[in-house]
Amino acid sequence: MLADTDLSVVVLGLGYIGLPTAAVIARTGARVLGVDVTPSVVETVNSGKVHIEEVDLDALVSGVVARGTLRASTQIAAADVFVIAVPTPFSADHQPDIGYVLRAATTIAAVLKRGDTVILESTSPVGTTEQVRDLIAELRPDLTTPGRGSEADVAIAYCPERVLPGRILHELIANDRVIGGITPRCARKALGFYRRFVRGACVTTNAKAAEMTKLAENAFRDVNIAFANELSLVADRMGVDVWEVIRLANRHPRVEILQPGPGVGGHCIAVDPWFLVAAAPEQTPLIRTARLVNDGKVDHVVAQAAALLDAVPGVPVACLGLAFKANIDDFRESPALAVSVALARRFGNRVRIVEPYASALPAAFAGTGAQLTDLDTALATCPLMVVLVDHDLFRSVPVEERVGKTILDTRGIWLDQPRALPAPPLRLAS
Ligand code: SAJ
Repeated sequence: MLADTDLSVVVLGLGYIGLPTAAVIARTGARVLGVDVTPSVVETVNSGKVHIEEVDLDALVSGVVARGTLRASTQIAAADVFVIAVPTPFSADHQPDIGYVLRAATTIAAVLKRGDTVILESTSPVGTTEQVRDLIAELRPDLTTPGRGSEADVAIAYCPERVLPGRILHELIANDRVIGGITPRCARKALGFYRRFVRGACVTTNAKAAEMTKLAENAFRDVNIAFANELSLVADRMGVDVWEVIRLANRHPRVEILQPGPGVGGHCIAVDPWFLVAAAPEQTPLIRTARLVNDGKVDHVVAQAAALLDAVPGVPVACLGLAFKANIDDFRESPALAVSVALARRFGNRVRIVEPYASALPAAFAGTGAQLTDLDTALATCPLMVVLVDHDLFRSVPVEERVGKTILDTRGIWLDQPRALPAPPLRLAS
C-alpha cells in the first residue's frame, strides 16, 4: 500500500461533501486535487478559504492549502483514487438525474490508468455504480473493468457519504462506512482507502446494496419525521400540545418520536426517498406518502400564519429563519424559505425576515416588499412572530422579551411562551 504522502487523490465536486472530504484526506498527507466546474469555488479554495459554512472547515482548508496537500482546479489530473461527490438532483416529476455523476465519470475516464480506484459517494439510484462502470468501459476499451469475468485493471465502488451538516468534519471520521464494490476485490481496494482517515467501522458489501442502504437511511428518517408532522396536525386539530405529547410518549422505553417542524428540507431527506419511489412505485406507498405529508406541512404552516396575519391587519410579522435546519447557511429545499416566500407574496412589506446566515434576501423574495432585518429590531417592532428554524440565536431569546407577542412556533423552541388567556365567558344580562 502507498504511504499517505505518495497517494494522489482527485475529489470531483467541492460542495458540502466534496470539500470537507478533500480536506480530511489532505490532512493525512495525501496529495489531493479538488475539481469543480465553478471557477469562483476553485479560486476560493486555492486562496485557503471556504465558500460554505461548516464547523471548523475554514481552519482545516486553510491549513491543508498552506501545507500544499490540497489544491483545486477546474481541470482533472491523473491520480490513484477518484472520489465522485457531485449532486444528484431530481426532475420536476421526481425522477433522479444522474447526469452530473455520468459527466464526472466521463472526465475521470480521460485520465484513468491501470491500478486506479473510482469511488462514487453521491447519493444515487440503485444501479448507478454499474452505469459508471459501463460508461468507463465504453470510453476506455483499453482498460478492463470489474464484474465482467476477467481480472479488472481498475476498481469501482460505491461508498455513500452519511455526514450531518453542522457535524461534517466529526462524522466524516467517526461514522461507520458502507463500502459496496462492483466486485469484492473493488470493495477491498476502496476499504484500504477509507481506512486511511475513517475511525468508524468500514463494512463491505456489493455496490447495489450500498446504494440502497443510503436511500433506506434517508427514507427512514423522512418517514419518521412525517409521523411527527402528522401527529402535529392531529394535535392542532385536537387543541393538544404536540411537543408535550411527544415528550411524554418518548418516556416509553421503545418509543422515540422525532420532532415536527415546518416540513423537511435540505438536499438529502427531501430528495432521496423519491429515488426509491421512482425505482419501485408500486412497492412504496409509505415512503411516497411520507414525502407528501412532509411537503404538505409547509402549506399547513402558511395557512396557520396567514390566519394570524389576517386577524390583525397591518401588523408586521417576523419570520425567524430561512435555512433548512438549525445553525447552517444552507437554504436548499428549505421549508422555512418556502413558508416565508409564500407569506411575503401575500402580505408584502408586512413581512420581516430574520436570518443570521443571510446577508441579503434570496432572489425568491424579489418584488415582494419583504425586508431582511436583525433579531433585535424584529423583537422591538413585530407583534407577530413565526419561528421557522431553531437556530441557537432564536433559542436564546428569553420569555421576558416575548411577552405580549403572538407566536407561531413551528419548532417548539419557545414552549414557555405565555398563552393568550381564553376570552372571559359571556355573561347574559338577567
Ligand atoms: N427535521 C425535522 N424533525 C426532526 C429532524 C429533522 O423536522 O426531528 C428536519 C430538519 O429540520 C431538516 C430535515 O428534517 O429540514 C433534514 O434534516 P436532518 O438533520 O434530519 O438531515 P440532513 O438532511 O441534514 O442530513 C441527512 C442525514 N441522514 C440521516 O440522518 C439518515 C445525514 O446523515 C446524511 O448524510 C444526509 O442526510 C445526506 O447527505 O444524505
